[in-house]
Amino acid sequence: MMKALLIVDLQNDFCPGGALPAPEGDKVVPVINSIMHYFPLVVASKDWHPDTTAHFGAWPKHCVQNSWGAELHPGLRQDIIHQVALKGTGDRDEGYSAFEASNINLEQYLKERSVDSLYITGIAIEYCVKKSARDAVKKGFHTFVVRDAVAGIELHRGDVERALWEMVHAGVMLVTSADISQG
Ligand code: VGL
Repeated sequence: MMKALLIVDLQNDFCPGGALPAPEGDKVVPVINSIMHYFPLVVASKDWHPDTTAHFGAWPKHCVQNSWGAELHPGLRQDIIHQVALKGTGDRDEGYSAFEASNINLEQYLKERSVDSLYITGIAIEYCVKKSARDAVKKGFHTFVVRDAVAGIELHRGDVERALWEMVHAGVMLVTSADISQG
């Protein structure tokens, strides 16, 4: 059983002070830092949009390539991130799922390293976390979402609860950071 940690879009623009913030986005940073070392493999996805993209028709401009907003949160421990997966890089590319990364084939990357269990953390529960988790299930990974290590935007009340329910319904297991540190 080989497990990997996926940190989804823990970028400045998705944290308080950013362009499209999850109100508690920064709160998950210490939680993720505290579990990272339990994983032999850690991948971080980044939303990585061009300056103009159809995606900004639906959303405020965020995570533009090489901008401050696209940087990983400065509090996140970065020395044991093995691979960054860049997504949403095209001008018509939504890139909600980490499995849509354009710089690597994430499925292949994980399977080549014998990963069978993927633990997902990060932002935003309703969009990129959900899409990544559902793709992970479809691609055959045992898929876990670490409940206290994910944050939502909650554009409409109930969005986060609904997204969690949809993930569980799709075969995702919810765990907590305590489950991981207690083995
Ligand atoms: C995201 C909305 C728009 C996310 C990205 O990272 O979940 N949400 N783009």
